[in-house]
Amino acid sequence: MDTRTKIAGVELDSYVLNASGVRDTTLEELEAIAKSDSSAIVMKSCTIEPRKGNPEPRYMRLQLGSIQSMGLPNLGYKEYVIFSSQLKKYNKPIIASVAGSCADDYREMVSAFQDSDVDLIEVNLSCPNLEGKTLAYDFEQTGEILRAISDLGDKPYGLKLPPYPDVYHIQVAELIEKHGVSFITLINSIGSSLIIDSETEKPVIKPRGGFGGLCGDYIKPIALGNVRAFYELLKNEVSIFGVGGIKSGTDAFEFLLAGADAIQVATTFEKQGPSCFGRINKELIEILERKGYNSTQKVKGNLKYL
Ligand code: RRO
Repeated sequence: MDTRTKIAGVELDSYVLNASGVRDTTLEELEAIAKSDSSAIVMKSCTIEPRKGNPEPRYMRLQLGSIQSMGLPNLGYKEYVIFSSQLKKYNKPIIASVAGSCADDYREMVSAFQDSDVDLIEVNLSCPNLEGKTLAYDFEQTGEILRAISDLGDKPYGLKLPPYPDVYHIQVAELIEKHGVSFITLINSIGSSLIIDSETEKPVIKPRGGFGGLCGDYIKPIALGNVRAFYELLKNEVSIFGVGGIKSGTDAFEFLLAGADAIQVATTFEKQGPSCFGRINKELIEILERKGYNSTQKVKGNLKYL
């Protein structure tokens, strides 16, 4: 079974890798990902300065996923530039993720990673847990950030995006095409979600009055819808990482049909640890074999219609 895939020309040995944000902040955690069956090493979104993140409790497992408001705890981008050289020996693609608060921040961090050992740069415009708005919902600011980072080097960069309702799909696709974005990661957690414990009459996480990003099974149909919509608009010009509620080979296969070039696992990685990547990949291969396909590429985007 050929499960190789490419994101922006960078080859991945399998369809399954980790998503930014889970167990990927320290070198020790990143080395655990490097030694797992994840087909790449995606690092935690980083900022100019180190951050402790939001007060606890800030992550809550739920029956069908999780809600969190981590608040970007990370070691500062300079550490991740160093980590990229330390992780190179594992011979796996390394993906940086940057999260700034303005175009200058993005320019400084993307510029540093252009001169590092990472293979791809994910520009996170969709953290839902900071004060102020989610950047990717402001198209003017998104355009400004894209203009600031497009001339900094040859490494492909992509955007981590929030879910969009259909009225914005064409506008976002135009921005992506106009600014040379090579890949997109769809979707980030769904911000401004609220889980309430009726017994205690309190939210289940502390920051920002309980508002946080919803993850897991709850968001899979929305992730699939965004992957499909952008796949149809961008065809094969821009690679797509699917993320949101993938816990089995069946989930991964659904994202493959929708048009994702590879999938990233977050909540299930938090719950099950690094063994989840090999398991999901094995289950995906079993489904492909049972259906008589000999590669993921043959299936990508081939959703059938009723
Ligand atoms: O750290 C976080 O709170 C966080 C980030 Br940067 C993100 O992109 N998505 C998310 O759900 N949480």
